[in-house]
Amino acid sequence: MQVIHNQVHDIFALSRNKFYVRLWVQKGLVRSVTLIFSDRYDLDVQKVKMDFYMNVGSFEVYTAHVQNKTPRFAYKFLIELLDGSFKIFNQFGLAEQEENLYFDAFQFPYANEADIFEKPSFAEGLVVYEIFPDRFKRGKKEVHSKKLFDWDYCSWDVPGSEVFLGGDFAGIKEKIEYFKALGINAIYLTPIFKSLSSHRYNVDDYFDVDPLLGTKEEFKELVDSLHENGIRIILDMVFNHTGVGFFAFQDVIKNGENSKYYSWYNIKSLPVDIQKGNYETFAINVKSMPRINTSNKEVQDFFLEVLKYWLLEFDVDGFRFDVANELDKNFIRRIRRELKAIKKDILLIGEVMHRSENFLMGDMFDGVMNYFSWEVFARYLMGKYNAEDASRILADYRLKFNPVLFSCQLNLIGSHDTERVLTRLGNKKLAMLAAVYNLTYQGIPMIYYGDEIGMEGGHDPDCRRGMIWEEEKHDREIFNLYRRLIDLKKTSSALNSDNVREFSIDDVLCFERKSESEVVYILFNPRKSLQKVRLWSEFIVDREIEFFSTQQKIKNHSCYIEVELSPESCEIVIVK
Ligand code: ARE
Repeated sequence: MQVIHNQVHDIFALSRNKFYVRLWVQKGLVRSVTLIFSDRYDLDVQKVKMDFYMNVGSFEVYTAHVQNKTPRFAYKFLIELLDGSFKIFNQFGLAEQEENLYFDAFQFPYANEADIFEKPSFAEGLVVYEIFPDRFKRGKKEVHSKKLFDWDYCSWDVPGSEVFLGGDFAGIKEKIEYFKALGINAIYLTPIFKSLSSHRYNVDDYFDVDPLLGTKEEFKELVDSLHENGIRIILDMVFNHTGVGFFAFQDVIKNGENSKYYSWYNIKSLPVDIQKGNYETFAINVKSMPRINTSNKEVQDFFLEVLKYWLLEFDVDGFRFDVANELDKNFIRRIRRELKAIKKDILLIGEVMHRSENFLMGDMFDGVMNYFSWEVFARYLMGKYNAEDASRILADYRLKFNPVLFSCQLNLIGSHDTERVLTRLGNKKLAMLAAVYNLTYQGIPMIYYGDEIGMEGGHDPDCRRGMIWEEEKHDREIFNLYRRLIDLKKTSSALNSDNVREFSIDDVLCFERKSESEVVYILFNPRKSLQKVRLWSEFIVDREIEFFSTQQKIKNHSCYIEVELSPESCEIVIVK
């Protein structure tokens, strides 16, 4: 009999004495699972029945939250099979006989402070709005040092990195009322530092803002005004590479091997030649972005100074790290340690476009830009996965992580690097389902500017058109949906719990979100036919139920409800 999943089980310290344990067993074999545990010296053994949590593919997942007497945790599992027999699952595998816990237990030897992942206090109810500063809003400034293109997309071909529309800090500040009307409570700005391009990912001076955006004083005013209005701000830090105008790279160009910054880069031959690009770069030969070596201690020291500067002088609330998957992992750990020691409540997000197990162990980022879960959901919307496959892949991925940490994933459905959601799905109704996923799945939702009014745009750079400000061109239906979803996300305890359960009923993908006081079900039907589902749940008996689509409230007495989902629609069922 196989009762062991490839990852066997997981354990997380939620506090010094509180542990969260998950066990995967093969479906259909097990009647109950009991966790046997104690302090690993004391051996005053306790037993707790684990809760059946959910099915994932051909496995069942059991969980337990337990309070131990000390931070020293020894544990094993007693598995009762359907035929009434028992197995012990201990550190050696499956056993017939129970031994003294001292000899056979798994161990979490000691829960040190560093083992306990804490999310920033403001993560709950946070809704982030991503802004590409050059394309958001031009402030009232009349004279500009650069030729600006017309704001209106139709008047120029492709909004590439050499096209400047002149969006600036003043423009963002002018739109604070818009942020409030939409309901978001954080903004994430793609890079604002001095750079030659309009995307500003090739940074020439990390201690200065790009003059086209405004001055540092204006940036500080922006941060202060945002804070006064309850809106946080996250900056984008590019530490994988620099611009060619960055002082250290310039010094290497000038002094070659004699430069004290020579070891900061990976130079392939001398003299360094920007036309040839004879140095390691971002991606394939992006000459404007020489890759910098983040394993180098001096490079780390320099970038840490940069981070501390923006944190301490400007009081920003978090950072997003560009190309985070290529940064030295010890550098990332150092960033976390040093920054959280200065300001505990900051959000650290890595840009990782693929599965992120290696970056989400609690000692590096709080979260990543969650492209992965979105990709799974998008494939379901587009019919590449059925609901069963999608729910399995989503759950299988999520259940690799500490549930508290998974609440800090920055959930998105598009960004400045991807096609816009409406263009990708080619269908407004599906884009609205994507918005519902975005605002209801476990994590912190991030909305890419303009998606909330139904903007379109193909791959980079077309997804970076100037924000449309003429209200008559806004799609009000989409905007109202976002507004209502944001409001729900900010007020629902269930949508902010460290918990979700993905499951399917026919080809309807469902999420269950649950807190002490409410349960929210989210049901999706992206298909072209009507689907009727019967949702069985012990939580809905004698409870008040509200349907998000109609805002209708009913008092329910049975243990199931029927929900009719018209083609390409969804329903959010709020149970209180
Ligand atoms: C230009 C082209 C792009 C091209 C890229 C790489 O426009 O079409 O893909 O070069 O050759 C910034 C600018 C981009 C510019 C780039 C280089 O914003 O417009 O793009 O500089 O000049 C990968 C990385 C990921 C990266 C994306 C763009 O994993 O880290 O590519 N994202 C960050 C930022 C970008 C920024 C940079 C990095 C550089 O968010 O805005 O780009 O600082 C597949 C591949 C992935 C690839 C992904 C997306 O999934 O497997 O490796 O991601 O496609 O392209």
